[in-house]
Amino acid sequence: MSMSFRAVARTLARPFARFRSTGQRIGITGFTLGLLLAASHPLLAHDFKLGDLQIDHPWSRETPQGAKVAAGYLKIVNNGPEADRLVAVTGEIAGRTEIHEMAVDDKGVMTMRPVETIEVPAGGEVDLKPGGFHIMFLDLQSTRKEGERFAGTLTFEKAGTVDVEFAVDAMGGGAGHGAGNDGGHGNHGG
Ligand SMILES: [Cu+2]
Repeated sequence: MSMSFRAVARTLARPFARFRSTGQRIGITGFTLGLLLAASHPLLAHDFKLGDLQIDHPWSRETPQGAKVAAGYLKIVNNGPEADRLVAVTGEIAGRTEIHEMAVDDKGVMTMRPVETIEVPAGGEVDLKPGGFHIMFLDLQSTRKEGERFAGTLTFEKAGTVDVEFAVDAMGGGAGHGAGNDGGHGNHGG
């Protein structure tokens, strides 16, 4: 581990070889590593386990000041022999939460509707992602900036409840609806 870390450091330092002093090199290498770690931090996978279920990388898009809704995404992997169902979600930023499905209707218009539960098949997985199933945080009490996290829970019919953390990712980027970017959620009040 430390060997490969040093190898990485050497590789990173190489472009700066024109700096003669060791002190300069060390400083620059440290600085570069710092940048590397800072840049990779939001991408670090975080996952949570509950029995046979694995929850991968819960995240939410950063919302503008005053936003009332935010979307949440994650992946659920079921390593068990029985199907389970996601039945409820909470997030500390939200007064209430719904599970939504986004789909293209027969007129080619993106719509979304609340669903009661999402099935996670035995030995299978479900991806909550922009453009598909997602968690809708409603009546936002506070907003979070990129790089911050907020606590939440997921409740499954059989496996019970697990505490998770949603990582807040950049505003914009990706398909689907962040609050306010496309106005997609303002008009499906509920
Ligand atoms: Cu929605």
